[in-house]
Amino acid sequence: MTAAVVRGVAPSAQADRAAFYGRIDAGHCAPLWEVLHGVVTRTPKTPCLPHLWSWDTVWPWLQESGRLITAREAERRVIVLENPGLRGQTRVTHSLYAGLQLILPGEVAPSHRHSQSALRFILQGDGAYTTVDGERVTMHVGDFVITPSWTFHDHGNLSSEPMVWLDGLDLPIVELLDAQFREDGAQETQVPHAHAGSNLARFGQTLKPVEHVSRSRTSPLFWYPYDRTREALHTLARAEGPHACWGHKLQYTNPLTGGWAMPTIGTFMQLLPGGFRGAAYRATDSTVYAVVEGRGRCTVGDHEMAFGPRDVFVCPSWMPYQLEADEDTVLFSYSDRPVQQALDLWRESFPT
Ligand code: 1HN
Repeated sequence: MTAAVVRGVAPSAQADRAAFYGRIDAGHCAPLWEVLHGVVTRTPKTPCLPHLWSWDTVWPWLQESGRLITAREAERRVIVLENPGLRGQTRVTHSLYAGLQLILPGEVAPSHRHSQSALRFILQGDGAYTTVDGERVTMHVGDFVITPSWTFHDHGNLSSEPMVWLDGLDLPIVELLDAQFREDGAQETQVPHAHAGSNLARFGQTLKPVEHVSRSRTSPLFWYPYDRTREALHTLARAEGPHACWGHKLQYTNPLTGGWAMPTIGTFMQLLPGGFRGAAYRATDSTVYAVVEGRGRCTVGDHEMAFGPRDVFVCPSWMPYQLEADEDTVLFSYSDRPVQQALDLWRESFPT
């Protein structure tokens, strides 16, 4: 390691320091004072950049991937959304992963499980299914579906149209903690043991089976259909005015605890009424947005991202951003907020 040239320090002292750093470097040691202000910064320093992936650009690439490889061969046919500040790292923010998964009619994505938790947010198509530990749900645009850590999951498309969803995973968090495990399923496709709709009946009605005892921090409800979320947002919009920064915003919850639906990933859905011009906002959780309906803009500093349906964009930690909607707009989003809050790290502010 070379010593930084410090004004007011005699060249001989600097040479002594450099020699010292060299000697301790060979013993896998380093001087903190050379890096202290680079690692303990006044405000968050993130490699994550604001960026938008437009559906019009990515959809032809997804279709092309569908001609190049089958879902079975790929195991999961996914185009990873790599943050431009984090290329080669398979991540969309410093702590989270995002990808767009295509499953064509008749295809199967084989059963496996892993310690990473996953969310699916449906962008296009109708009627493909995912089976989670033997419970099968059929998915529609705007649905939010959870694959909890270490649950077997396979997907299939029995419909006649391609389906695309956004995958969100906590891969970088699990990697940071060196806690990765995976296993293939005994069969390629799980035989569903539960009746269709039973998960929603058990946990999605502000009720639960009397005998239910929770063994997991993840919500036992794993399918949050869009028709209900949409209805809730529009009812709220008729009942009250929007928040100055985020319009009408709801967070998905674990119905048993009222806490987050997933332990590592916070998930949200918000409605920006047509003509909404949001005030600036920032928080320490870098956030991934997916556009469900509507058009508008997200402005991060001098970086303006014009968005429309099925676009995905990222707002990095602590950079103030503003949301605007030209028509009624619905945005799904996810971030690492549950992790930050569990560790007393999360902050937000309303810059004027
Ligand atoms: C995974 O299991 C899925 O099950 C999707 O659909 C994306 C990205 C990394 C690791 C595992 C899936 C994934 C993944």
